[in-house]
Amino acid sequence: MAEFLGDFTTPAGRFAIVAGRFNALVGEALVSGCRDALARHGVAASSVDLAWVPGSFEIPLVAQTMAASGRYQAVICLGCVIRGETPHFDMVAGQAAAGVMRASLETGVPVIFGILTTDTVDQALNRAGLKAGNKGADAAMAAIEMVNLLAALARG
Ligand code: INI
Repeated sequence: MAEFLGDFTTPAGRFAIVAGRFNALVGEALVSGCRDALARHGVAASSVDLAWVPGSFEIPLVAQTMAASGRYQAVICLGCVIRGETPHFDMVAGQAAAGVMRASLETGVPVIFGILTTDTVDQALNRAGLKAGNKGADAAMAAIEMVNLLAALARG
């Protein structure tokens, strides 16, 4: 019986981050946490590219474009959709999630969902480094784990 597990050793290659500028304070904190986690796991800053998009709704197109380019081991999507601020929360959050999943399945590249969906700004800030971890850092870890898992699966 084979058992496959992605570890957290430093993977070779480049990473992409796609981040939403909507709720910029939260977005910047997520990007910072993500970059910090990648760096502390040995990924050089020069190996990480960052694309800013207007909001979470635009993340999937850019994520899929970057994933399909063949230049990246993984694409990390970061954003924040706050229910209190929009009557179309469900549409923006739902389409962002569905698009991120589709980008991953259509390209075969790990496209990581680091988009916060919260009821309030406070909840978002807390999950972007204030007092409940940093979802950007979590997304970086998921990216590294998935890259290493796919490599392990390819080795057989
Ligand atoms: N985009 C977000 O990333 N978060 C939000 O909370 C949000 N709200 O509140 O509406 C939001 N809207 C913008 C959306 O993502 C698109 O950029 C916009 O609709 C243009 O397509």
